[in-house]
Amino acid sequence: MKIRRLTMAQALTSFLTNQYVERDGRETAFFAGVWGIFGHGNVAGIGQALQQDTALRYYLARNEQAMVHTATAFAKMNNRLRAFACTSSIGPGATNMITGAATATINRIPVLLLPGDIFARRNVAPVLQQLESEHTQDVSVNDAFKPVSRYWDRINRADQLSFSLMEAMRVLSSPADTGAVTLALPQDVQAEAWDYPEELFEKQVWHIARPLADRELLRRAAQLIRAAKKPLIIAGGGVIYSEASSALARFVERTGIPVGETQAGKGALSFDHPRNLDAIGVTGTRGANIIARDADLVIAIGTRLSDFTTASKTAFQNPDVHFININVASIDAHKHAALPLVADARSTIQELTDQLEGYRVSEDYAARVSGLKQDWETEVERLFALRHGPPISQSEVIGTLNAFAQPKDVVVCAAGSLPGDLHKLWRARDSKSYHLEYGYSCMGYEIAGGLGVKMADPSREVYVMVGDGSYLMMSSEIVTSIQEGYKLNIIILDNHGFSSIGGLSQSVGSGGFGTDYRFRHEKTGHLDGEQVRVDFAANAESLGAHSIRAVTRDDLQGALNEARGKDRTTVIVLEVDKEMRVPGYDSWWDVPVAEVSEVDAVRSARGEYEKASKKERQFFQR
Ligand SMILES: Cc1ncc(C[n+]2csc(CCOP(=O)(O)OP(=O)(O)O)c2C)c(N)n1
Ligand SMILES: [Mg+2]
Repeated sequence: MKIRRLTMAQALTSFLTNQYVERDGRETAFFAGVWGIFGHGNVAGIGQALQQDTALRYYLARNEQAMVHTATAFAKMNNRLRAFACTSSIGPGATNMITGAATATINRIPVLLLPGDIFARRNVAPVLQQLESEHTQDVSVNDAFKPVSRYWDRINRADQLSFSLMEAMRVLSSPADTGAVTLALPQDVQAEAWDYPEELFEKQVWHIARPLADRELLRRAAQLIRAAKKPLIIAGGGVIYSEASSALARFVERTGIPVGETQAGKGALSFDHPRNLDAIGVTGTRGANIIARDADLVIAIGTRLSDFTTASKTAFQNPDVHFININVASIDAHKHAALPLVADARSTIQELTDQLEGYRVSEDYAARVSGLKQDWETEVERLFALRHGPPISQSEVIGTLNAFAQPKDVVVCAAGSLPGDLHKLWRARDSKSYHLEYGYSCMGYEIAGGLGVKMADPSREVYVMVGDGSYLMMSSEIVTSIQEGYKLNIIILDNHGFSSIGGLSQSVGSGGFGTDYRFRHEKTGHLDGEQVRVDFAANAESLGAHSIRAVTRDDLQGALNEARGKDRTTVIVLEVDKEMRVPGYDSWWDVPVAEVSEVDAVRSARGEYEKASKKERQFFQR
């Protein structure tokens, strides 16, 4: 056997360079590079290897959480066919990645995390930043990655590496199992040499399969659809990752079945497709939610059926409703006691199209869907044309940007009141033009994620929409975007606090307590003094971005034009009216209200809560 003597870290980087994935005959190198921040836990190991092995490009980020978000957004934009690795030092550098790991895993997006770890040989413990335990030496802060990783391992001996790498690639390249993979790398072992088999460094191609559904279940699914009078499709992120948009369009054109889209699935069909009722669930359109309420059959494709999609299990009120779930992941395929088609979305949609030859929903039902769709377009127009303020309304900002952006441009967002408003109002015209991280809804994802989107497809303009709260949590990657020459357009919607949680607080009877950015009041002792104002334009400018302040809608229009002419990251700062919210449409979200309280508003909110939560359903196999 031919061998190559390398350090564990050198072997790791050489391996990553040679991993490829292939789907439908198209082959791509899986790793686009390695993000990192060095400390004593990785500088002499992985750091040395990356310096020596120039085939794998090293990217220096500003914050470890942010770099995992960038990696996640990049992989999501690439429909999970490309990814990054992320290296950190031990201790705080490592634990900073945990939030990123959770974000990736919950969204089912591949990212390889390589946190440095404490010495395997123990003799100099405790090393700087080591967590000590009285009952074991076999624990470090990296154990905290376990619940947020789809695969976790610690490489305590250099010769373990090749076995763990094969497991890592199995998980990362599996549409059903993918998420964060963590290989914790003890600092001493990274620098140790071993005689690795030469074959470990040869090109390996991981086939990404399109598994077919069980034949009998597929036949039963077709039967159920044929019998349905009021069927509805829920399109989730899996439709997009499986590149099933065209297949879905063909399926709904043949059958007339309407579609509601989740946050991850938005854009699966163009907003103006006649069967597309657009957003569904808590942040859904009236049309999608009314059709869901009465549906006798729900075909859920590539969705996790989270509470935002199911309106906390209240969305489906037809007593006879059945579910057919098409999903590569068994856990999702079985939700709501569905008929589980554990299979690839595109293949299964195509097979169902063939099996349903001749089936079509009734004229009445089709007409009802068209009517609801038309009503919704009118509502969107109204919200785009409010002419409120200044400060102007968030819906007008969305409308102005949506009209300005090209169909292939990408809007990126994650947390606050924007995701709900964008889900309802954004008119997506391309399956990769709407990039919402709403599995974890992680404040701080926006700018870091925008960078990953831009790296995945530099030909598109990227519009990051970010609230003042999220911006304050993590804007550091503006510097990285400038360092790497990836231009972002960032629109900061400043409402001096949390419109989202402020509104939620009002709805549970707590009047927005603790959700405004205000000084502590000398008299009341509460945070209800003067507004805390932040000069976001100056802040972004100081990080190297071009900044523009806008007040009116016309200003915004002008700023967008100006931004388009720039080749470096441009930040537009705009004040929006925190209280001018886009309402909800025939949906509900379970946020438990205090059962006992001295406050009238809370008691009354509790009463409504108890009434509404009675609609929550549980489904069983029939
Ligand atoms: C990391 C993180 N912390 C806390 C939350 C809970 N949270 C959701 S939205 C929100 C406020 C967001 O404020 P901002 O970005 O200004 O958006 P706005 O609500 O004003 O639109 C908070 C604190 C979260 N989603 N993520
Ligand atoms: Mg805000």
